[in-house]
Amino acid sequence: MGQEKLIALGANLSSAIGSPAETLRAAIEALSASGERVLRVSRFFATPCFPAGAGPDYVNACIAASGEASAAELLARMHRIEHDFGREREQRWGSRSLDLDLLAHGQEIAPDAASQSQWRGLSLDEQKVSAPEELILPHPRMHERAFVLVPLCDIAPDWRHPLLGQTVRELCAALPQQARDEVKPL
Ligand code: PH2
Ligand code: MG
Ligand code: MG
Repeated sequence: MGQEKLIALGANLSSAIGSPAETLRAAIEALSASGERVLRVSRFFATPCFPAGAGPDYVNACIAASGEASAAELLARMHRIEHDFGREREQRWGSRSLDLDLLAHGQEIAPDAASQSQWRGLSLDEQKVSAPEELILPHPRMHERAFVLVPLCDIAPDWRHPLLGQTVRELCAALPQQARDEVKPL
């Protein structure tokens, strides 16, 4: 048994497969076919684009999976699936037909606690110009985004962030009510 993996899915453009929701469903099938055991799938949500006004609304969801693949191997598979579903290299935070983000791999911290907190601490302006090349676990922005935390509450409310010490449920409850209300089940 490998570690439980938490993966966020998002799309705000249609793909060759179809609508964002259809693409997300097909991506979950593809992850499963790649050897991951999909344990739980959240509801699908319509979410306003971040940053506001930068593009169409997204469909977002999260899954929990298990399998023998390391975090790096899983990430390579996720990139392959994004590519297969027509994702092109795009601007930071630009619209996309499929985005798969590895949020967490059990309680793994990568590359280390210091660079984790450095990435977490970037201002919005700094985030726009510097994006990590290496794998950062947990995902350095997961704890502040309603479009991640609300779906994650469906499938892993008790997962505890290894550096922040709070559960998904607690992190979600700490978001402004308005941000949570904007994440609407499809
Ligand atoms: N992903 C982004 C940028 N903005 N906004 C929403 N609502 N959902 C996303 O998944 C998302 C986003 C870059 O990955
Ligand atoms: Mg993303
Ligand atoms: Mg991504």
